[in-house]
Amino acid sequence: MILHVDMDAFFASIEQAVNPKLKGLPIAVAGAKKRSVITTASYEARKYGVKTGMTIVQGLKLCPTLRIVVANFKKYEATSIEIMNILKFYGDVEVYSVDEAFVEIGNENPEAVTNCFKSKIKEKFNITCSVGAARNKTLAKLASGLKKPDGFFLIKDVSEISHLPVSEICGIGKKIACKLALSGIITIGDFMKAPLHKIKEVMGINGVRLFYVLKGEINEHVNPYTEKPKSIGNSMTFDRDLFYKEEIYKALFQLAEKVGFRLRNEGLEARHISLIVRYKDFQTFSMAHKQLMPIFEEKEIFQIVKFLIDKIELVKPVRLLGISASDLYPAIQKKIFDNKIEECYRIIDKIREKWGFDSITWGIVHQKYSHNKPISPAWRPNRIC
Ligand code: TTP
Ligand code: MG
Repeated sequence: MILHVDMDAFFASIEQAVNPKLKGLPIAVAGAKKRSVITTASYEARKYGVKTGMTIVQGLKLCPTLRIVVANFKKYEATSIEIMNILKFYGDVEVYSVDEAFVEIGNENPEAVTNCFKSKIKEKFNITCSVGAARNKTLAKLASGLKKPDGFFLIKDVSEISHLPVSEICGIGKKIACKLALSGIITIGDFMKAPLHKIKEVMGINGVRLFYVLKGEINEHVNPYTEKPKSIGNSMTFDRDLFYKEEIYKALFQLAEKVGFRLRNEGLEARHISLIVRYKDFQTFSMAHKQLMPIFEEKEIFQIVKFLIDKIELVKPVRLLGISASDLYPAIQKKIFDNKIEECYRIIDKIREKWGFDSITWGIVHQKYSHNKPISPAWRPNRIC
C-alpha cells in the first residue's frame, strides 16, 4: 500500500503555527516585492476565493482583511526536511515536492499509520496534512486531495472514483482533458471504459500506461532516496604553486563550480563543506564549516571556502586545493515564484551539459586559472588527509 502525504496550505500553516496571532485568520504568503504573487493562502482565505498565483492586489480585492506574510523559504525547507524524516519511520519515502511525499507502507493498516504520523507532525509543528492511500502512486496522489484539509481517503479500486473528471488524475492537464473530452472521455469511468486505441491517439503510450496503472496491472514503486554518494568533492593540483589570494580565490571558485554542478546533477544539497589545502612540501590540512541549511549553489560554496581560507595565513605556496561537500540531502524543489536562482542554475547546467563544462562561467572566473591537469572527480578528503 502506498500513501501520498500532502501538507495543508503548507507555507501559510507554518506561518500560523509560529505566529499564533495569525491562527484562524485569512492569510496569504507572498514574495517580498510589491508585485509578488501569492504562493499559498490559508484555508480561511480560500473561502474568499484567494488562490495561489494571484497578485496581492487581487487577493486583497477578494478579501480586504487578508493578512500578507512575506515568504521565508528557509523556514519552510527546514520544516519539510524534518517532516520527511518523520515519514521515514513508516516506510520508504519518495520526496515529491517541498510538501509532498509518497510512503510505501507494505501491508500495514493505512489509516492507523496515517494517524500515527499525523499526530507526530501536529505535535511537533502544529500543522496538518492530508493523506491518500491506494495500491499505486497515481491513485494515492489523487486520493490525498479528496478530503482536504486534515483528511484521509483510501481508494481500493478505481471504480470507486469513476464519477470524478479525468483532469483529477496527475498527468492529465487541461489540454489533454479537452482532447479526451472531444473523444467523449470526461470522467475517470469513461477513461476506464474507453477503447485503448482512442486513449493512445490522444495521449500516446503514456495514456496506455496510465490506463494499466489505474487498472492495477502495472505497479508503481516508491523510489526512496538511496544509492546517493555520501560526499561530492573535487580537487586541483596546480602546474605551478599558487601564493596570491586572488589566484587562490579563482581556483576555489572553479572548484566550487564543479562541486555545485555535481551536487545539482545528483539532485542533492549539502550542509557540510570542507576545504583541503596542500602546500608545496606536501604538508596537508583541511578546514570545514557546517551550514544550518543545505546548499547547492557554487556561489554559496565559494563563500564558505573563502571564509575558511581567509581565517588562516598561508605560509607556503599552495600545490593543491580541494573542496568536498558532505552531509547530503535530496534537493527539494523550490516552487517559490520569485526564486529565479534555481531557474538560472538549471539553464547554466543545461548549457554545460550540451556545450561542455567550460562553455559558461561566472564573472569572477572570467580569467580562469589555467592548468593542464584535469580535476579528479574521485577526490575524497580522507584519502589525502
Ligand atoms: P501545494 O501543496 O500545491 O499547496 P498548499 O500546501 O499550500 O495547499 P494544499 O492544502 O492545497 O496542499 O504547495 C505547497 C507549497 O508550495 C505551498 O504552501 C506554497 C508553495 N507553492 C509555490 O511556492 N508555488 C506554487 O506554484 C505552488 C502551487 C505552491
Ligand atoms: Mg500541500
